[in-house]
Amino acid sequence: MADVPLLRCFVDGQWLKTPERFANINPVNGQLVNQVCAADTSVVQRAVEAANRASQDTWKTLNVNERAALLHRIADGIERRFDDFVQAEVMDTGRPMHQARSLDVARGIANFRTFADLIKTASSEMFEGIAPDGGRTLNYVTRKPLGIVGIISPWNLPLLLLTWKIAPALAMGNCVVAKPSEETPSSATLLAEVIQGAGLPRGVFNLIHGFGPGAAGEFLSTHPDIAAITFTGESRTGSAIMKAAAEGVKEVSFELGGKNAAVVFADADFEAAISGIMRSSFTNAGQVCLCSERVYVERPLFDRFVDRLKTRCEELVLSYPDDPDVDMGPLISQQHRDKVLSYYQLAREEGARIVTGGGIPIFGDERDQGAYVQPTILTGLPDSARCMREEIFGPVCHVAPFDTEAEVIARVNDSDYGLAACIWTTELSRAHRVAGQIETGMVWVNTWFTRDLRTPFGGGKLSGIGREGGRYSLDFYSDISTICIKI
Ligand code: NAD
Ligand code: 6OD
Repeated sequence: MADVPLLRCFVDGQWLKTPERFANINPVNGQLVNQVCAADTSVVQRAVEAANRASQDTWKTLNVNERAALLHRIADGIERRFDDFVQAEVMDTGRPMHQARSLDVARGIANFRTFADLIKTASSEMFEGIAPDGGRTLNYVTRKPLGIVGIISPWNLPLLLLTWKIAPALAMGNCVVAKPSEETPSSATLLAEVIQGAGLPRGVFNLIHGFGPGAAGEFLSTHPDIAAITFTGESRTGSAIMKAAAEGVKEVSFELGGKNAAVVFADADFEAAISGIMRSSFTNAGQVCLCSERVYVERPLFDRFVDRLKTRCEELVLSYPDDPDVDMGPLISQQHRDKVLSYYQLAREEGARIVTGGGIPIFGDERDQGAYVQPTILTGLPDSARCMREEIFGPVCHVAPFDTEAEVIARVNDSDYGLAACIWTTELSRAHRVAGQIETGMVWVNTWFTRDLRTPFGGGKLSGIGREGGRYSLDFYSDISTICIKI
């Protein structure tokens, strides 16, 4: 076996080797990146016990300034090891290095800084009420930590999505047991090193590696001492975790799949809309839950739009992560590529026209052992086709014409998912009117995937339960109680 690093679990302030190991593969060339120690039930138990002890101990007694300072120290620690984090994200996922720098690792830092600052300015409600004797009462709302929060995260934006939940959970005084995706264990392990170096009390943060069903993920989500589960991943997994969490009536927050639509009106700035759709359909090889897989273009623009999108799509550079010109890396794994390719095939069977792509690129080098797939544009499918209703999670969009505003709103909303949408128009009143009628958790107008971290993030229907972000995170990660004082 190749001599590769061994990634360990981090439990109760210590690095644990476990007997069960799994391989982490580089999707650029199929080579082994590292071996990973999987947590069995006994390791999960140790992590939860450590978190339990820590939560009874000093952690929840630290004041907000002290907690905020520790979160900033974690952010400082990521900054100091910025290049190591970039390398870790790139090795696990094959994504362009420039993306890892500007999006993934940058957001990891921003997540800690945002919640460090937010807890210092958080306020609570206060009402003056009337007592039974006609006197006055003072009613105010306080937040206490929930206890132990279980965090389960996916592979598509590993550091961004993990820190998006760790930061507010710690900020509100909780202890954490986190399980990153088995596909992307590296940046999470580095993060545990940084958190250890930042001086958090032992047991406050624990990292366990492993798979989901019948493994670390399931052991965590069924553990009776976990107060809340926050999960990002597939809708089906969310449903399984919800069933598991129901037994202990745990709080849940779920950010799940999407089948997001983009709408381009004829009055849109044409080139801006083209660039916007290129970004919203192909960023991270389409492996962002917010990606637009359904694009609706107003009929007078349709043919020109499809032609131009085809040209731009064919200009995308599929390459090594460190190629400065790279636009798109591989998918996360060959298994995921098989899934995406099966949808390309299904699209053909459902009667789609493949405008471009639809297969695997041939490089003639080691990348042919990787998980690259061609970016693909489809047209001609009815809204009822499976390819129009199911999340594919690859670099693919279907473009369809529409005639009226009311029609396109109905078509956008005709989905089992409700995560995000984007609209391209230069008409101000239309932007407000349409955005207000779209049934998704987020709507972008003339932009995509840019968000003030104080605003809520999440979706409805199969796309999730609850919202996180800003005060919504503070609410989820705390036990809220009302105190009523007769004065
Ligand atoms: P996934 O559901 O397969 O896995 C996510 C995590 O859940 C992994 O850590 C996995 O080990 C764990 N897991 C799997 N089964 C489990 C079980 N039964 N019990 C406990 N844990 C379990 O998702 P993925 O393939 O890693 O990620 C891609 C999916 O995530 C896509 O559907 C995408 O849309 C979604 N996603 C959604 C958002 C959002 O914010 N809405 C963000 C990113 C990704
Ligand atoms: O920006 C965020 O906070 C967030 N949760 C993004 C999710 C992207 C999905 O892949």
